[in-house]
Amino acid sequence: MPANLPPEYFKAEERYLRARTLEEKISATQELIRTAPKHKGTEKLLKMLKRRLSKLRAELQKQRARHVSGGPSYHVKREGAAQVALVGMPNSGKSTLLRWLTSARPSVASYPFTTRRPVPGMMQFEDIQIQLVEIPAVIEGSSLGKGLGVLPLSVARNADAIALVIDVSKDPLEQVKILAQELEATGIKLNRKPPKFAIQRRATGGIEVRGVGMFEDGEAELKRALQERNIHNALVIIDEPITAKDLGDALDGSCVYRRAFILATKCMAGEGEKLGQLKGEYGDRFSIIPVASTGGEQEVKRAIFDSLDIIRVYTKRPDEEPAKRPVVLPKGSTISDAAQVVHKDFARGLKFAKVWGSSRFPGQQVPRDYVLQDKDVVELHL
Ligand SMILES: Nc1nc2c(ncn2[C@@H]2O[C@H](COP(=O)(O)OP(=O)(O)OP(=O)(O)O)[C@@H](O)[C@H]2O)c(=O)[nH]1
Ligand SMILES: [Mg+2]
Repeated sequence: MPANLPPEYFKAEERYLRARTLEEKISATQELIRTAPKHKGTEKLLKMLKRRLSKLRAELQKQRARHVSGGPSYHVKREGAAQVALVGMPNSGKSTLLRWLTSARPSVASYPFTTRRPVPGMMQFEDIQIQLVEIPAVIEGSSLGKGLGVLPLSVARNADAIALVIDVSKDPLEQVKILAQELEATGIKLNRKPPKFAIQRRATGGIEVRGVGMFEDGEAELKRALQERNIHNALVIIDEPITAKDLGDALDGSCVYRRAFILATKCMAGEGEKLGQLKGEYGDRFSIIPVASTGGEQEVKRAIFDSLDIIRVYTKRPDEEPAKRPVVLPKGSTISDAAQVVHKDFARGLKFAKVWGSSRFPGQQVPRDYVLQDKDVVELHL
């Protein structure tokens, strides 16, 4: 046991031991983390406590999910090219934004929790529609059931992308921190890639690791994490740096990875400094779209579209006009992907394709793995 643990720590530990509900256990564990001194000698202890905390949270989430099943459904049917969840703290301007960009008419008011159920609206951007869904406000502790609880977060989980709606006139850095923390606590990771590793189970032979140098918490910790999950014999191949937490999240299968960006609301004159702070702290991780009620609707719509990393492709048959409505695909999609969306048989029987737009010259013949760009016209030849 590391030295110098203060009396508050022992009190919290007593509370933990006496706790009867998951909520009590979580709160006592948070207290333990807060009161434990932070130095080399307590590193292991803190790591253990944090691991315990995320387990307890996951358990609570499961318990809540069981409780809510059969209750009112928060599911919002996905429509249009993509579904974007507007997630923000109370009064951050989610409803105002939704009214501005779509024809939905949620109530706007200066008191918190005005919106109590998810509200969808369709945003027209050029020739496609993007669905925006206002999620009831999230506060610190939502993932533990505070405020309107975890249910709103479950809607965010199913969306294609998450827009963090941040009121720049208040404390923008704190808001991003809380929202990211609450989303992560329910297993929604923002702008992070799933860790790259593979586990091949074996009958015997213990645990063999390739690329152990990339496991940031050391080999002993890796083995412990596997054994904790009853994996005693396996070949583990690690391709890029990961931590014990990444590994645990992936093994437990409770995480989703979502594209996310920031809509910075109430960007009035005089808020330049705060917007600058936001960019300085989070500009590398999130694209930041400033929104002022004074105008610039088209720019905001374009920026939302750009943040989604999708492209529009217009397919056509030889001697026919291109389709009026585009096929929407993830950025990086190829001719084969486009053909697949038109028809499975098309993809199989495809001989070649011609492209107008991104190609070097109009109507250039391209191979199946040609990477398409937004607004390309593609002629598919069977
Ligand atoms: N000055 C200014 N006020 C805004 C802006 N956007 C929203 N507000 C005000 O902020 C308050 C809250 O706006 P809402 O759009 O209801 O916020 P919300 O995020 O939907 O709030 P909840 O549904 O309660 O979580 C209202 O008084 C709005 O008039 C803005 O761009 N500029
Ligand atoms: Mg609202």
